[in-house]
Amino acid sequence: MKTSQSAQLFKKAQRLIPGGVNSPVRAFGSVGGTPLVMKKAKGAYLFDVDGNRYLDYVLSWGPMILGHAHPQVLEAIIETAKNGTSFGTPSQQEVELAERITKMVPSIQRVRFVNSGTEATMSTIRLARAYTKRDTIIKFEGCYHGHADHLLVKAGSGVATLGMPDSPGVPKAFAGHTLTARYNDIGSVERLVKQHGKKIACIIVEPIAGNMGVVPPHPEFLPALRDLTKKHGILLIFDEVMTGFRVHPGGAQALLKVKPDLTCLGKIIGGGLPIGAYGGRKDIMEMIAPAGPVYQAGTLSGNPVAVVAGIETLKMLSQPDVFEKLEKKSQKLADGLGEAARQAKIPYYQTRVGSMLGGFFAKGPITDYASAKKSDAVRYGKFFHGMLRQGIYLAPSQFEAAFLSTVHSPESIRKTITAAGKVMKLLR
Ligand code: KE4
Repeated sequence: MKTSQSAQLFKKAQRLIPGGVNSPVRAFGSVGGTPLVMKKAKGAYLFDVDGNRYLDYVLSWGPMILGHAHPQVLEAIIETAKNGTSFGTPSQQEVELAERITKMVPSIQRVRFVNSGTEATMSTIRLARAYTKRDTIIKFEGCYHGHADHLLVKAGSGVATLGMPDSPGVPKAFAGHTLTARYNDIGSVERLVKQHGKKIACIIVEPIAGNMGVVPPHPEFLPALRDLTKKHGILLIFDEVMTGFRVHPGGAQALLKVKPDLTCLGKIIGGGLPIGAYGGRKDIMEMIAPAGPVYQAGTLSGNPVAVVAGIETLKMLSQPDVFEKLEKKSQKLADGLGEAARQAKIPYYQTRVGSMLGGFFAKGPITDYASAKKSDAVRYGKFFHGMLRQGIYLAPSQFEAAFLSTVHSPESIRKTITAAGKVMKLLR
């Protein structure tokens, strides 16, 4: 596979952009090798500058659930852009997306658009602190909520990928207000609440963890978290930036039947354009300026182009049997990968919720960050490159998720399973 153009371009990028990337996890840090420079994406495929085609299971880290360059989404973007790309005023489109989201996710009675998942989680924490008049927050080891200072504590995703304990530049005082518990371990939360109860403003959680690899919640974990937070006047925040409209038309909260006080969204609601959103109970959200005193703002928040890409995406996700079809082919892929590992006689622990899949080279079970970290990341790196040589693009990190789109064909799933069978045999 010729990749000289990528190598040349990436070399130049490294002289201009830190690490040659605009987001660390793209740099192949934990899998080794040189990142591929892409020039096009269409449907389930990426195309690099050397003309190689890859079946894409990263999907821009989640947003491209309809596949890349979906004609209906493109059409909406182009038509809207012809009438201007940003007004800096209220617009008709943002009202329509707000209506769609509040209808699809009933716990969201009011919603505010921002420009990234990080902005969404950062603003939600500020709001929770203002509403409860408390400063301390609880997050879970291995969960990633974007790169706001107070959330870069034992975070997952790129932070875990680079094996960074936390990030320099975050004052101890900031991190001091952030307590961390163990995912799926309600006892670890109860101990923190017992010790700090009245000081805790909120608990923020990925309802299905997707940034330590994919780690589903134990059935009783989220209900217990809901009860505990209600009992102690602590706000429960679901970070659904990844799971929102990924695992169910109403998000993980609909699938798992647990209602948070506040929800963070991103990725899919922008159809591939920069966006984030946060929302929830009216009595809380009405504290956000200018309705209330909690300040949060953004030049391009709710801009019509990103918003219409989201509207078209949610329209298509609202059609009947979209999620049933995604479920069937995701199950098929997960079963196939598990079987390939069994045939190759290598320890492999497969996780999946809907069309977000995790694969750990470990015996398992994987239930939290500590167990996820025991997975053989070197073997994952070899698997990643082996699959890449077969034209299949997985996440370049053990601590990410693989995603399917509505346009991954049965044939491409079969191809992936066959390739995995070949590659895993070489990992023995
Ligand atoms: P952004 O600021 O990257 O839009 O969203 C941050 C974020 C918040 N919450 C969750 C649950 C997330 O997964 C993310 C971002 N996800 C990572 C990958 N898992 C984005 C990829 C990257 O950082 O380049």
